[in-house]
Amino acid sequence: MKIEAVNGDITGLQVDAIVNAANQALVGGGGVDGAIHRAAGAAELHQACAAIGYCHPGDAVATPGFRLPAKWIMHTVGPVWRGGDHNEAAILESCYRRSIAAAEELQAKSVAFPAISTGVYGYPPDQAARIAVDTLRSIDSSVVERCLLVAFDETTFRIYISLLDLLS
Ligand code: AR6
Repeated sequence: MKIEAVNGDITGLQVDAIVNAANQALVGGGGVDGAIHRAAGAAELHQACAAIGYCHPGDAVATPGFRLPAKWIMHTVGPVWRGGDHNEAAILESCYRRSIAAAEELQAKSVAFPAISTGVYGYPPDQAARIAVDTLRSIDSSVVERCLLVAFDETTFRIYISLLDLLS
C-alpha cells in the first residue's frame, strides 16, 4: 500500500472509502464525525448507523457514503486517552487494521483516514501518528493500494510528513 499525507477536509476527497472517527453508539457528534454526517447527508447516515447500532472501540463498521464523493464510510471507534496505560495504543492500532479489513471486504482500493482519537478523545497527536504510520506500513493488502493520512491542522501534517520521510 502506498501511504500519503494530505492536509485538509476528508469529506471532499475522491477516494473509495473514508474513515470516520465515530463513537460507540454511532450517533454522530462533533469533529470529523459531524463534518462527515453533514456532507454525506445527516438523515441517511443516521439511519444507516442506527441500523448497525454499536461499534466496539478498535472495531470498524461500514456504511455507504451517500452524498460524499467516497462510496463508503468506515466508522471506527478510537480509544479515549486516559494516560496511555489503558490499552489505548492497541485499540488505536486495531482501528487502522479493522478499517483496512472492512475496506478489503468492499473492494475499496483507496482509503482516507483522519487522525483518529486526536481531537475530542485527547490522544497525543505525535504518538497517534506513529501508530497510524507503523500499522499501515505493516499491512500487506492485495486490495487496498492507496492510504491517505488526512491532517486537519498543520502540526499533524508535519508529523505525518516527517514520519513518512523517515520510514521511506
Ligand atoms: N477532515 C479531516 N479531519 C478532521 C475534520 C475534517 N473535516 N474535522 C476534524 N478533523 P475528532 P476523536 C480532525 O474530535 O478524537 C466525535 O464527537 C481533528 O482535527 O473528530 O476520535 C465523535 O462522535 C482531529 O485531528 O475525533 C466521538 O464522540 C481528528 O480529526 C469523538 O468525537 C479527530 O478528532 C471522537 O473523538
